[in-house]
Amino acid sequence: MNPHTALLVVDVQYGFMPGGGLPVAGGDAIVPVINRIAPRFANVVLTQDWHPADHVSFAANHPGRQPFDSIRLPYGEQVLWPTHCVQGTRDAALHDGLRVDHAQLIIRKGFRREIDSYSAFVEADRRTTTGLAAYLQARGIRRLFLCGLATDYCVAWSALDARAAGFSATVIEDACRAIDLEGSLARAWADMAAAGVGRIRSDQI
Ligand code: VGL
Ligand code: ZN
Repeated sequence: MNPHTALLVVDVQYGFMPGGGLPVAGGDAIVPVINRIAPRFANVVLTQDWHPADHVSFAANHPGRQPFDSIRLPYGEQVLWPTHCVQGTRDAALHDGLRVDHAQLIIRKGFRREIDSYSAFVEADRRTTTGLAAYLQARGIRRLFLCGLATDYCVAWSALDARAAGFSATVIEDACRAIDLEGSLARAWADMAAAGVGRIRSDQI
């Protein structure tokens, strides 16, 4: 177990499971895969999408708008999502089946009403930091493996920001599932490849 490597488990929450607020097809299928690989990592960090009910990313907070519409915010384009992962609700809870008791940190993100955050590192305004890069650096962690939901949003943005912050980053593809909104999955893999993000399957760990 490499002390300089961590597994980042992104948003494995009921909100992204079938039946959740923003369901991702097959989202529940990754739980056993993550449970298989997590014991191989000395360092595990979880993220948790954690929105106030009046969050700017919820279509319900924009009269006349529908989920999956896009709007312009001061920081750029924002997809409007169905209400999901509201702080303190079951939808925001981590999946009970996750066996990651040795995880050391849970980074909550998207908790500011006016800023969304797909990335575990930097919020959607591309300025506000979550503190994760400094935490990993302080702990001597240089290499990240990523898994979770959704491949094309929170996993991809986290992997890209990990690279931008100087970490090695590899996505475990069968331990992720995608939303795939208008080609977003193909675009995410292309952007990640261009940024030097690796891509492996869980049986290669
Ligand atoms: C996510 C959209 C909105 C994700 C979170 O976890 O990928 N996507 N909030
Ligand atoms: Zn969200």
